[in-house]
Amino acid sequence: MVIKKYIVKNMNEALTRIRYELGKDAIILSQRKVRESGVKGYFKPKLIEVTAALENNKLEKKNKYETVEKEENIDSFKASLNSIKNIIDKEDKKSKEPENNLKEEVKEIKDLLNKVIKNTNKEKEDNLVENYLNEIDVDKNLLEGLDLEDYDDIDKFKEDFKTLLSKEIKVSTKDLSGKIALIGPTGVGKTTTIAKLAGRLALIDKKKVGLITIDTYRIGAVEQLKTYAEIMNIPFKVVITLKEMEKAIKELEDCDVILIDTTGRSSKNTMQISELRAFIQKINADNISLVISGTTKNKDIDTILKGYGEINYENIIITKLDETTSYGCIYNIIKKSKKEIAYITTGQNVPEDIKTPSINEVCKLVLGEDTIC
Ligand SMILES: Nc1nc2c(ncn2[C@@H]2O[C@H](COP(=O)(O)OP(=O)(O)OP(=O)(O)O)[C@@H](O)[C@H]2O)c(=O)[nH]1
Ligand SMILES: [Mg+2]
Repeated sequence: MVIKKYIVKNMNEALTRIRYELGKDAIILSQRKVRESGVKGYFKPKLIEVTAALENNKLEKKNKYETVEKEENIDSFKASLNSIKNIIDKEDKKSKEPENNLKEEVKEIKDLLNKVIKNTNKEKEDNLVENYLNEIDVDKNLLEGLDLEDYDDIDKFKEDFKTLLSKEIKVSTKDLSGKIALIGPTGVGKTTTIAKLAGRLALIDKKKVGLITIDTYRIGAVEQLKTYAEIMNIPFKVVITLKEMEKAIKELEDCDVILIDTTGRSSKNTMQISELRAFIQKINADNISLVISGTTKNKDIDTILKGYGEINYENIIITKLDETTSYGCIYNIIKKSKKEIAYITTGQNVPEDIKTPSINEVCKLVLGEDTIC
């Protein structure tokens, strides 16, 4: 038997302590009012002395119960811990959700940024392509089948443009024979080109060449070609009327080639163009070449081609390429006119500065890979 005494303020306190220490099987043996020891005890309220007892076997049982209780407590504590853990996990998950959302948002922003960067690069490359085309003077609107937007690599564009050029540039391989007329705007080099051709045909190809000019409009124009004719010792006729044209051609019948120079006309002057057309029809030419300067502005090419479109010319002579550093106009002229190149001229020297270029030479010039010094 275990006997224990408790000094307490009231019975409630006694019962709580007894139950806690001895368990619910403890019995109260006695209770009495006592004073706290010492002088001070007389001035304080009385306390209760409670004596409680518990049998030994009950004590074992109590301990056993306590162990069971403890185990139960541990289990329930564990259960509580688990449920707390679950709650924490849930909360953690919940708290991670915004984190996930944030991650997704960050990824979206990254993707967007990448797109923007890519587009900026592409824009940069688009600009590179456009700058390049501007630099070489090629009209980007004429590029059939090449979408500038597709290119984010300038080298790839150059490669594809080269392929396109080699397909689109056409060079005339036609031999010069019969009646050849040159038409074109003022001052582009028609007369000089006629002199160059006459020189080559007569001096190099040893052909019988005759010259006719219907250039009566500009003072000194007749003299210019007459001088060349005298130097090269070839017949030269000046024609003013349609009737004279007929006569002149007849007189030069035995020539292998008759080169006919015309008055430079503004392509905007339809009256002059119509007059010229009448002469050309009378000639019944074997070949009519439109002469355009390589220094012509892109916009003016349209006006010239439109103006001279009335006359059925066969091919193009591009002059003064020595006076420019970019050769895109060759492409623009060929694309817009849909005609072949007969010659290019590259200086004032008669008869040297003229040639029929190869397609490859033209491509290189247009692409800016070659220059005319
Ligand atoms: N740099 C350079 N000058 C050229 C070339 N061809 C002609 N010229 C010059 O251009 C100027 C005009 O040449 P012309 O042959 O008189 O031109 P045109 O077309 O007959 O002129 P119009 O008869 O007035 O219509 C002259 O000073 C020529 O020497 C060329 O290929 N290069
Ligand atoms: Mg002339």
